Amino acid sequence: MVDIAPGGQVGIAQIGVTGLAVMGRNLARNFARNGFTVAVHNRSWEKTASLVAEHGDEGTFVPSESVADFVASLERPRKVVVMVKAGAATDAVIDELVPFLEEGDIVVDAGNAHFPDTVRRENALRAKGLHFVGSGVSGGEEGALLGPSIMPGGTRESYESLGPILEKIAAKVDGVPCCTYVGPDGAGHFVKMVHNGIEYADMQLIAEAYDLLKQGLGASASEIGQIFAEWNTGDLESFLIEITADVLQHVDAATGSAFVDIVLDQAEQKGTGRWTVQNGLDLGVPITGIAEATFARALSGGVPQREAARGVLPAATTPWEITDRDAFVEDVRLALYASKVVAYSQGFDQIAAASQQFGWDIDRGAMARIWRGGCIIRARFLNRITEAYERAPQLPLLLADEYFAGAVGNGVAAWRRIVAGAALHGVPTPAFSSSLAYYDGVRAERLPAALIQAQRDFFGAHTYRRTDRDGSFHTLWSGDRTEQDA
Ligand code: NBP
Repeated sequence: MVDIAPGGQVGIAQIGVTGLAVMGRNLARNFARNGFTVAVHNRSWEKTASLVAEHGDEGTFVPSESVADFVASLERPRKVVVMVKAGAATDAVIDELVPFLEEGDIVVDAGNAHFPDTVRRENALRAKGLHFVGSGVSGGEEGALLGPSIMPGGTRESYESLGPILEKIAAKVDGVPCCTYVGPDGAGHFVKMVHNGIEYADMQLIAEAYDLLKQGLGASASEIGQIFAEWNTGDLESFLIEITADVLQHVDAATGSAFVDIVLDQAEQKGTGRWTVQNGLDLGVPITGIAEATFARALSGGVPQREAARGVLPAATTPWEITDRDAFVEDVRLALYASKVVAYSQGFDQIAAASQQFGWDIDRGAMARIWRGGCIIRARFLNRITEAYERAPQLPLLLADEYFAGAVGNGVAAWRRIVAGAALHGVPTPAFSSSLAYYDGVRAERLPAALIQAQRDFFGAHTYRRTDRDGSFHTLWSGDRTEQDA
């Protein structure tokens, strides 16, 4: 037990953090290191005490054992950051806090809440005269300490006093904080959810590129790591490419094998990918890159199905004979970049659709800007996304922006070679392939959806519209096949 006594000071802390597990602890340290006096509290006292004992010299902490003392130690309007396990724990903490709060105080949920929960909580607290800010925080424990990307929702009014504090502790890129007001009620957590969905797609695409290089070239993990390190000096430069290069070159101390080769090939998830896909279905937005990435993790974990298929389902492939190694590597790079642009374009479509549906008025260019640093999907090309939305704030399709249309267009032939080669040689590339199919679908002059409408009218009288005149129509399929106005 560490010998730190709760303070009992009143009205001196500028911000409070309750929930001092890895994320809350690091966030509290970040506030303190940036000069803020930080009230700290945790359900169990030990975490509070150890934070102050181990890091008390980093700034000014005001520890409290009780919620009442914690709230009392804050200056008004009080700003309380809740950083506990998402779900029931968040509700429990809010219920404990509210009786001690007063009109105008701000409760920030910085955990990974599902945005409908945030909408519900914001409604409930607004009715009590309190501000509730659902805020996405990305960057894991290191980001929380050194500067995360922060996506706060809630009222604009709350951002006036909260924003400057959050912007101070956020990551900075070119001096610009990776934090901005996102939009009302659930907008912040929604954007964080889509961020995580894009992260799933990005990781899956990188994994497919690795597999293509491994199976196509027979390259070792270390060799592929060097290719990724090289890619990280160009358009693909990003945190995920950088850590991929690092991971692939890491050697397992116990066996001397490449680390990646001794890791079980079953990917897990905590649920934000699933939420993103479920919401994509609700909104009717084709986020195929994120969906394929989420399903690919599920497939990898489907052990009975994989065991049933292994050695039973014929491959009917021939060896992939690659004569020009450098050309193949460049094809994979171009295919990865193009697929990545599709995944981001789809994610931004999802944000636009939700923004319209819920009246959030989210600035998509600003979202790309605050993802440039601090978060897992930070990448050089996010600048390009911001520029695209600056050129055209209502851009209907990021992929069709002049820069991205050109950049992806340059790589289309390579992309086709890679997807076709993967299919011929039995390398599973669900995200590469579905992204190319989306690209061809969205650019098509005419889609076979016409036939689907005709079928729907045939069996269900669902009606159809015509290319040559306005209105809805139904054909009497089981009668004389005349057409009626519907
Ligand atoms: P955890 O998600 O592991 O939560 C542990 C914290 O919740 C402890 O402080 C614990 O208090 C508290 N808590 C629980 Br559990 N039930 C409680 C209750 N009924 N009342 C009060 N407190 C309760 O912590 P974390 O990994 O630091 O993550 C915090 C949040 O940040 C989560 O929402 C997470 O999804 C999100 N997030 C995490 C990461 C990451 O990299 N870990 C990244 C981004 C976002 P105790 O000490 O008394 O048990």
